[in-house]
Amino acid sequence: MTKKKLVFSGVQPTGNLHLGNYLGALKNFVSLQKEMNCIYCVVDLHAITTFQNPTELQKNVLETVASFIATGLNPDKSILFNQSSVSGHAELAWILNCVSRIGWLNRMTQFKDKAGSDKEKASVGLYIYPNLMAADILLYKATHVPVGADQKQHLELSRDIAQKFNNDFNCKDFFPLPDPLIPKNVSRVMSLRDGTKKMSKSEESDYSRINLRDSSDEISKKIKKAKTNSEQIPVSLNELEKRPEALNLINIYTEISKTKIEKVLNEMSGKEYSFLKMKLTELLISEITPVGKEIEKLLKDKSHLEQILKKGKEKANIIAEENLKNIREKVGLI
Ligand code: AQP
Repeated sequence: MTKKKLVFSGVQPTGNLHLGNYLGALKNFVSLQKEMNCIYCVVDLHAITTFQNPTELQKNVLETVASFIATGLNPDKSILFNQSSVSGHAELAWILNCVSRIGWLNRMTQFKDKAGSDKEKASVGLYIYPNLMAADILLYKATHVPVGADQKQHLELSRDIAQKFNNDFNCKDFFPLPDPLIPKNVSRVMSLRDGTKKMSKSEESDYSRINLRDSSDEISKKIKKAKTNSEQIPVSLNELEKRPEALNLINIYTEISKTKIEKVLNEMSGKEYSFLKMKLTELLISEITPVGKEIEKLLKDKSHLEQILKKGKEKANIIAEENLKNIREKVGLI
């Protein structure tokens, strides 16, 4: 029997979404809604694993929904909702906390990165974040999860948790083992200031990222200041791979222009970086500024966005409650 395919993914409302979120996740979300049923979630419960100003958090939830829609998500086709409005996420997360193993969580590299040097001071929520992510996916019995490469390890943990639940409660195939859908070319967009770090909302310098709401001027300034080396653009892929900042800019250019990297290198190699930067700026302005303008427009009508979340919550809750009923039964909860 072939399983019905269902897509689930989430984005944290932790501020301005950036080019990494756009190329690593949102664009993929949009193309998937053409071929599968999709559920997309603003994961506010994940966001509060590090302190969020409550007023800012509410604002960021609406901005994230606006970004989803501005990128092309259709709320009549896909389910769009806010995680905390469906209480099943928190309930299943608790059940899965009891299935997941401490040894598994100890291996999660994102916790190590985000907790920093003083792990004792990190919230317990940050530590068990991957269990909540497993609950998000398994609550809907999702089969496919579009994410950037940084989330691959968490996805593997979700599969381990699903497998252990199916074994522990003797219910083979109850939870499908979700497959990650990671973009092939730019699975990890890197910081414009340091090609070895991923582009991130929480990076202090705004010059490290292109935000979806950046103006043409801001995009132009950020690309002009993006780190490169003083030499010319390398001729071979091998050489390029030794220069992470240059590789990052070429990868972004390749992805947005939908060209093969070999062709881009043919056009660029031997030229000064200013040539690549000029071409990339033009491309980014034409790709990103219309999205930013649409976000601004959508944010002018907050009640419309709230209405979308409300409808999404109702639809998501029906699926979640139906699945939770069976999950409680399997576990022996009355
Ligand atoms: N740099 C990136 N390249 C490719 N994909 C990325 N994603 C995030 N950064 C990149 C993907 O975007 C989706 C939503 O991510 P998120 O905002 O929920 O959390 P995150 O991965 O923790 O993103 P940030 O920007 O680094 O946020 P902060 O700084 O708040 O922690 C995910 O699919 C992610 O893979």
